[in-house]
Amino acid sequence: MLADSNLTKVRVNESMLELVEGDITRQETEAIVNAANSSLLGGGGVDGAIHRAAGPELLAECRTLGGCPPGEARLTRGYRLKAKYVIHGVGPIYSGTPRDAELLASVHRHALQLASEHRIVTVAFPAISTGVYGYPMEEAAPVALQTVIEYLRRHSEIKTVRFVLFGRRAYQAYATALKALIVDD
Ligand code: AR6
Repeated sequence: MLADSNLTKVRVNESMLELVEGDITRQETEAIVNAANSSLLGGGGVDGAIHRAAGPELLAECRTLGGCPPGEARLTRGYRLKAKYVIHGVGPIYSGTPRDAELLASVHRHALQLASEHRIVTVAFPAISTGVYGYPMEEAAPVALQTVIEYLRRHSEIKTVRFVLFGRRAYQAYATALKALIVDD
C-alpha cells in the first residue's frame, strides 16, 4: 500500500484501488459515478456539480431514463466532462438501520456491474450518501470500500477504481477505513 497525505493506492488482484482528495468533475477516468437521487433529474452537491460541468445535454438524457430506485445505478454519456460516461448511482437516505449499509453496498456493486457491461476500465466514485443524505462518513467508508474490494477480487476487467474525496476530512475517513480493511485481510 502506497499512502501519502492525499493519495493512497492499493492493489487488489490485477486492479488498483485509489483514494484521492479532489473534485470528481475534473477526473479523467472513463466513467465518474454521480451521487444522484431517484428522479435522476439533478440536485445539489456532487450531482449539481456534475450537471453543471457536463452541460444541459446530460439532463436531457437523464429525462429519458424514468428514474432509478435506491441501491441501483444508470449509465449516461458524459458530454462536456472529461469522463466519457456518468454512472448515476442512488444511495440511501441515512436512517440508522441495517438497510443503509445494504443499499450503500448495492449502489456500489450496481455501478461497477454497469462499468463491466460497458467495458469501462477506470471508474471514479464520490462518497455516495455522505452529504445531503446524511450517512456518517466513518460509517459509509468501510461499506463502500469493502464492496469495491470484493468486486475487484472477482472482476479483473476493471483496472482502476478511484474514490475522489471532497476535502481533507473525507479523505482521512476513507484512508483510515482502508487501512483497517487491509490489516484485517
Ligand atoms: N467532487 C467530489 N465529491 C463531492 C463534490 C465534488 N465536486 N461535491 C460534493 N462532494 P452529496 P448524497 C461530496 O450531498 O449525500 C443531491 O442533491 C460531498 O462532500 O452530493 O448522496 C442529489 O440530487 C459528500 O461527501 O450526495 C440527491 O438529492 C459526497 O460528495 C442528494 O444530494 C456526497 O454528497 C444525494 O445526497
